[in-house]
Amino acid sequence: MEYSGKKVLVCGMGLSGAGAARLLLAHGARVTLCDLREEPAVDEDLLEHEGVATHFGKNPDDILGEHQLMVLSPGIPTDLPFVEQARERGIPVWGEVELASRHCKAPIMAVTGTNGKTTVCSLAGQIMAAAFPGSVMAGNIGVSFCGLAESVPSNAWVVAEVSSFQLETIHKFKPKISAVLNMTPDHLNRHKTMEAYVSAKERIFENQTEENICVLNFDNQHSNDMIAKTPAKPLVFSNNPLEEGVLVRDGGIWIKWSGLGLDEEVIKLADIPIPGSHNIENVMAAIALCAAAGASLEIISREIKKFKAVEHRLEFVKEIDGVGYYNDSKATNVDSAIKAIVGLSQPIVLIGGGHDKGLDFGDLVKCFPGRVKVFIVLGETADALIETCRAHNFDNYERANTLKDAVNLASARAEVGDAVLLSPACAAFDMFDDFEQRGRVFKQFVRELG
Ligand code: UMA
Ligand code: ADP
Repeated sequence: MEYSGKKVLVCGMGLSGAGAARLLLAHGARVTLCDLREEPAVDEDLLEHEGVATHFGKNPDDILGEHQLMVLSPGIPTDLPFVEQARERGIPVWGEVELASRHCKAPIMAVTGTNGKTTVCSLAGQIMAAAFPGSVMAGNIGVSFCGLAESVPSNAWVVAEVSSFQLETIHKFKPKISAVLNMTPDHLNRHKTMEAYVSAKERIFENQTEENICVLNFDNQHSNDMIAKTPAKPLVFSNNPLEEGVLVRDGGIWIKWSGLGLDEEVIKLADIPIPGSHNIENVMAAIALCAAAGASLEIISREIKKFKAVEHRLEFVKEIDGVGYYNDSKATNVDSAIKAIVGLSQPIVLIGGGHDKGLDFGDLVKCFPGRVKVFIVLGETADALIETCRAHNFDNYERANTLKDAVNLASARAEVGDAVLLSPACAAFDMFDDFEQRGRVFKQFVRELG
């Protein structure tokens, strides 16, 4: 689209909206910055930029007609009346990822899935930067894709983490390599049904063709179902001894793929520096993505060995009086919390609960026997968690009003050899700005204990 002289409505003034607005202004568009908040945090230079108008404190229902394009931030639900009205009026509604990809010369490696996106993108980003200098990470990992789309050279790659929210507003977005790591229930307050959530994720490959590659998890039912659906060449990873793919064999991870003429061990399981079986899956996904992009197996293996765990993901904080404290604040759904509980070998005093995303906690409580000795609940979902504990005859739960109380209670209940684990299975928005603030505050309270 040629933007010169066009009026574009940019909705949401967070990272995505600011990035999109700057890119559009650089191409001569006139931009209306819009946000539900009266005073969103927008940089002064953007507000004062020529061609910028603002519409703050309400939705833009009354000014839609003046605009030829709407760029919608991922946090704004796509079924709001003003978004539907825009579509009815024939105004294209793009997400920030769609806009960025149209301006990106570099090939795109796009990663989605319920859990492991940030870990896989960080790992793949590190490998790709070593193999193809100038490669960068963008997207849901916390970096506006629009902010860097035009500066990445065509011989480097953009490793893009994309969420289901971002995929809802793509049109022509076409990654050269895509991945759907796994799918378990999450974000059901927004997508309403698991089917709708899966459909949003599947859009990652809707514009791919047979020259492209789609990395899928053979062992996850929803991801496995996509093998038959993707128009791209599927490359699977699995803990099973498959004919082809990235797989675990003889204590190592192998890539066996005729597409690349490969049948080689990439790394020994013992050399993987991040703990837990879920991280073996994450490493396999990163190997598949980077090998498919042409990175050498030597570089892939070397970079995996150097990789450091990402903050707030089953992060060891400190040992106090023989008790290990772990921050897994990024576990914002049931499956990620289960992976942490199963991944630790010590008896666990678990701290959980938070913002309600409409998830069922049955599977969480079912994995407690033999692992979780005390469950300390807090936040918006405390009642639902207690009800689920009762329904599954797990009586060792206690309620805390604040995270500080929860940490103090956990330290009182934990004995030598135990682990205290913050793995909430819920988002943080009921008590904190985000999962990062929750994790930092947890670590601070733990340090104060010591
Ligand atoms: N807003 C409105 N109307 C609404 C809702 C929000 O005007 O109905 C405004 C808010 O007042 C705020 C702005 O929109 O000013 C925020 O927009 P946003 O929520 O889309 O947030 P961004 O700062 O643009 O960040 C987004 C992603 N956030 C979400 O999807 C909620 C970031 O992922 C991402 O890193 C960033 O784009 C860059 O790509 C965060 C996230 O929580 C980490 N993602 C979810 C997750 O991982 O579970 C999907
Ligand atoms: P995402 O970006 O998809 O949220 P992260 O890498 O940030 O993924 O990890 C989020 C949470 O999920 C963390 O608690 C982490 O320990 C857990 N996790 C990471 N990889 C996986 C996986 N493959 N399966 C299940 N849980 C995972």
